[in-house]
Amino acid sequence: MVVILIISFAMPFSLASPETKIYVEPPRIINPGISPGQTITVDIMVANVTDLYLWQVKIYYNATILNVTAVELPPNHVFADFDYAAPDPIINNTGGYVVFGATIVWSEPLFTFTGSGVLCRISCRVMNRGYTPLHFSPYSFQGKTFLQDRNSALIPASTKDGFFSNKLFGYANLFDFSKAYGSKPGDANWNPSCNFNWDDKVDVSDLFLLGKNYG
Ligand SMILES: [Ca+2]
Repeated sequence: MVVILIISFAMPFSLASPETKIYVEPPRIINPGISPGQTITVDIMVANVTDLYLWQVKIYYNATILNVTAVELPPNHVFADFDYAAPDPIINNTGGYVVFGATIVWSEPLFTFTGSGVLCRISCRVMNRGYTPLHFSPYSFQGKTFLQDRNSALIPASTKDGFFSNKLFGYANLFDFSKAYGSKPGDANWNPSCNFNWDDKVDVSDLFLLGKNYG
């Protein structure tokens, strides 16, 4: 009786598995000290994935701000302990996107990746001053950003875009900023160019960045 009670209580409280996520590390690079001509590097990460057999990402960026110069699998990438294959990346600095992926090579028995880790590393040459998201294409096979399991099924996951800014702010920005302060998308005074940290509001954290980057 006691055993049955414990089981019936325990069942509803079993923890949901944590969400599978593809994201950029660091999530934001906001630094006016980074001049045109310098190189930045970001890692594309996956968290909490189960039975990963193949992955691909397509990432858009503003090519007047950043040009991708290299995409590579760093030594500790998620498939480093497996037989894997990776085609050459597609880098398009005219259209402003990069496509890259890798797959485990089929074997019997098949071992796949479960856990969290780095998918790939992207290096970019800074072309100008300004800002750009590092924006994932829609998460689906058609959208070209996806995680696939051994049965060729799409692994449910979400994506979180990265962001780069080396923008310097001047007096005109300060005027715009004061008008947009306190706004969120949909408000009459919403101004995305004052949303320096690329979240969903213009607030004190943007003011902090404005102060830091004023010049
Ligand atoms: Ca903001």
